[in-house]
Amino acid sequence: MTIRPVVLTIAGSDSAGMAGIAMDLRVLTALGVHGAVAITANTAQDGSGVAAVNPVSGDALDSQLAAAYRLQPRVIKTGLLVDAAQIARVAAFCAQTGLPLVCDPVLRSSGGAPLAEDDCAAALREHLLPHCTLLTPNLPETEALTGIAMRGAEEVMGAARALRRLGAGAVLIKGGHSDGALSRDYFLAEDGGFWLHSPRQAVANRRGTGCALASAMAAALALGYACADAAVIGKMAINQGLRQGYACGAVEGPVLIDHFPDAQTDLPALTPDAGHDWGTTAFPACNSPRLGLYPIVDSADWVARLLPLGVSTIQLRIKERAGDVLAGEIGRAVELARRHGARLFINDHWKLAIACGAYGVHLGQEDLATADLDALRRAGVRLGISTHCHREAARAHALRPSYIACGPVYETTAKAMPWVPHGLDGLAYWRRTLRDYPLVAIGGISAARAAGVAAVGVDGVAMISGITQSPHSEATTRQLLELLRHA
Ligand code: 3NM
Repeated sequence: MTIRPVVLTIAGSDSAGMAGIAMDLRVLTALGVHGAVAITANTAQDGSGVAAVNPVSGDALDSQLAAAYRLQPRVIKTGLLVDAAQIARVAAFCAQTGLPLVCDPVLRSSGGAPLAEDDCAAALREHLLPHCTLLTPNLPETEALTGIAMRGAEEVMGAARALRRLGAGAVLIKGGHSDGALSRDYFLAEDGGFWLHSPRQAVANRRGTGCALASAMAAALALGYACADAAVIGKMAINQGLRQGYACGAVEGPVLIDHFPDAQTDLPALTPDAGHDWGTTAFPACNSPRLGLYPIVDSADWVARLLPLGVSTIQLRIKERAGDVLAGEIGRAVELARRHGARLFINDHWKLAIACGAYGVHLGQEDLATADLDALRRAGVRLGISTHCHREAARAHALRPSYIACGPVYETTAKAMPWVPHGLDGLAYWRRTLRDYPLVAIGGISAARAAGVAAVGVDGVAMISGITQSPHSEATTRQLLELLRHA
């Protein structure tokens, strides 16, 4: 029996079937959740304009909310709320249920026609924002809610801060109404913000984008993703939707999202700052994308033990040494790797890696903020990046690294991990999604599990304890090399 989580969408009906409830239900279904519904208004639209907005009565809204709530929704998503009275009612329902709320503050149709009463911006600010887990205004809605003119990145970031001060837990300000080769959205939550960049798609059929984005993010939250990951998944869903949009007769048609986003072409670049240019960020490729068995060891002695066995990719991960001892270990490992023609990646210590002429550097996400990435590029050093979730994958994608590591595949004891292991299905998802990158699997991979991991089609299989804790490390390594050669 399959059980799907439920999202309750509170929005208008669009008789053209392109936006509102119709779009919400399509997107929720595509992402693997069930949509329960409360309709706020029956709008009459033929795809070229809004003919009428017929709000439902307060009682009709309340009875739908009460009935839908019995399906035990995990997340509420709001779209069109036509007047201050409806907004107050929905806010009271949110307060009562305490459920996470994704609020798309709809004021106009995507064609520009007014849908909500003029007092709605003030009512949203006063009543609904304090209940928002995630608020998703576009640029005109951001101006209406904050009074700040959206001239550039500074104003967007200032408005996001202002919206959080008004009570929204997180804010995603959508850049679709701006221009430029990249469409840039800004996400801000309690623990910081980031920009998401994707090539702007000049496509003809884009109705329902706002509803689709908020629904995709609500679905992601209901599936258990963190808010920042939901923002990335939402952007991926919209990119997929724009790519697949279709026309309806003679009028502009809707975006089409028909599966959980899993295409690299839809993955945005995530950056801490507003600027981004993919053309300048790429790191050199590895001499072969097939990295194979990838032992991670903590001394040059281990490098000396494993390279003669035929290991061609290895990482030196030294956490507790410094100064001359550390430099000596790295220098010796680099020399050993050079002699054996192996790819040696130095974990963390990027300055010493450059100084010693190492083949590559491996960085975790926290280290990306402090390492001098330009210096690494100038030195021609390859870069591998750890990722565990959508936010981190989008950050890595912005930097076009030489490979991406994806973990933990299984529970690991070698590193403190807040992440739920991906399992082979999760790893297969990332194999599809990061299609053009050499992908390295890591975390809890034993000799017995290596064949299953390799069968997913990853390019490298990284292991610490599976090799270094084996009672017969050399024999285990030979066996793994043989296994992966035939994988
Ligand atoms: N990084 P073992 S898991 C260093 O998921 C490391 O990013 C991980 O050790 C990640 O093979 C991990 O013993 C530990 O499980 C890998």
